[in-house]
Amino acid sequence: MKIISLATFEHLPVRVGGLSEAVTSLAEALSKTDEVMVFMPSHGIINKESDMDFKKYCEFEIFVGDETQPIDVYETKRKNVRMFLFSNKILDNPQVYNTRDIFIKKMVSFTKALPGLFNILLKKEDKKPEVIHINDWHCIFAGALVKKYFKIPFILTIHRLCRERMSVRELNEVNLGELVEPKYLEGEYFNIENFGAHYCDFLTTVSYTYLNEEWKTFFGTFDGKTTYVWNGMDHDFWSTNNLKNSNLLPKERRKLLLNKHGLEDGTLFFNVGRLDSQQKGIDNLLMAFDLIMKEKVKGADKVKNDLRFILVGSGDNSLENEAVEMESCYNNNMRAVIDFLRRDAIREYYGAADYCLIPSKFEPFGLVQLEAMCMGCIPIGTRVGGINDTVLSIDEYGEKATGKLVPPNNPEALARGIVDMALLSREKENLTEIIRQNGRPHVIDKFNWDRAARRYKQVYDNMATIKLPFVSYAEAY
Ligand code: NHF
Repeated sequence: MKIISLATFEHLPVRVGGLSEAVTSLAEALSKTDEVMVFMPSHGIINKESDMDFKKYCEFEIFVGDETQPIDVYETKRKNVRMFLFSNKILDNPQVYNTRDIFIKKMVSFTKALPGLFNILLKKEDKKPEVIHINDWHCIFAGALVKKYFKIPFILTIHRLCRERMSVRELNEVNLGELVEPKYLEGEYFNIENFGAHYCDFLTTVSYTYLNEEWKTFFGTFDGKTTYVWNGMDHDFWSTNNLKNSNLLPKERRKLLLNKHGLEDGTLFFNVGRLDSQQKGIDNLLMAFDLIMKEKVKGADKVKNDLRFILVGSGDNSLENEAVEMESCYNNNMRAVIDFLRRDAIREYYGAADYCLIPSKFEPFGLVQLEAMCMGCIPIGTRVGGINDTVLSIDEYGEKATGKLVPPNNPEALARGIVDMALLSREKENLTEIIRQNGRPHVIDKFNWDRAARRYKQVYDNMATIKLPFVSYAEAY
């Protein structure tokens, strides 16, 4: 049994995006066989009323530039995982990432506080984690200091490349200049992920396709110590057994849901998540829907009257407005639910919809397509990142398929994909049913957290001395 430590800016109950679920589930899975410690800024949760029990573990001081800052560390246990939350005026800010200035201050305090806690763990419990696993760029400096002062391996996982930079002046001001070496510099700037990837012992990302998409721009430089580990999925939660109307047929649930939204029954396409154009491609989705309704795609005339589209999410104001305008334009076919719904409410939509639309322009891993497959809702997604790794497309897999993949950043292709699947539902009901049922076992078998934890442990154990065998996408299946 090892002592594994993970540092992150998101872990439940703090959640901004998929990073939180990924780190929380990984920590839980690792804790079945090993001792697991998670380190995170408090983001104010220790001051909130919750069912979590926080005990003060220690206090000490850190130095940031000319300033001395007090640090209080609180400990709590979530399932079998020991969580350590760092608290002071800066680290308690409930805004996890905003604004940049406040965020950088938080990151610097966390960077200094983590080695401080390692010192105390050694003194108080005679314990030193055997590995520090850093998740995303926010914790890279903290991981680097821990590696430097405690001589333990530093694993870096990139959940999404952010390409954030700091100037050498900014680093010197907070006395982190010790990390600056010319090879990490881009002019007077310091690319944090580039530094982390050089400095770490092993670099991973969350899908094979994302690794390849960013090979030339980033990962290829670190060949030999770089690989991918797929995330898993909480399939106990994402199960039709948990639905309010679990006894009904999907078609009956669909009718009820559409009725609730004032729509007649039809083939239901659903999209959930952040409304943004940069990553999630919601601009392309709205364009695709418009193309279909205007019959600008072959076959659209046959399916459009029967097509229902519900979009659930919030985000960019311009996209929110566009979606609402579209709803009034196509009032018999579309609803825009501009809201951030809880997971159990979203589950009801998956349990009623025929298809789930995932039009991302890039997606390191992505959870939506897996949630959909687990719930018997067929994903139609773009061929990028984790969507490409996890969805078996009807075009290549036929009766073994679990969904449909279309080229990214191409509203016409997305519109054609939607029309093709709407036609399939009408003309080949049996095949649609087979594809729908293929999803859940595929996800349970390939994308589970125990499997992810085993592969991370391989990474922790082999370290930089032994190259992890590169399992290709085809071999992995
Ligand atoms: O699923 C957790 C998540 C990914 O694609 C997602 C992303 C951020 O963009 O690994 O991290």
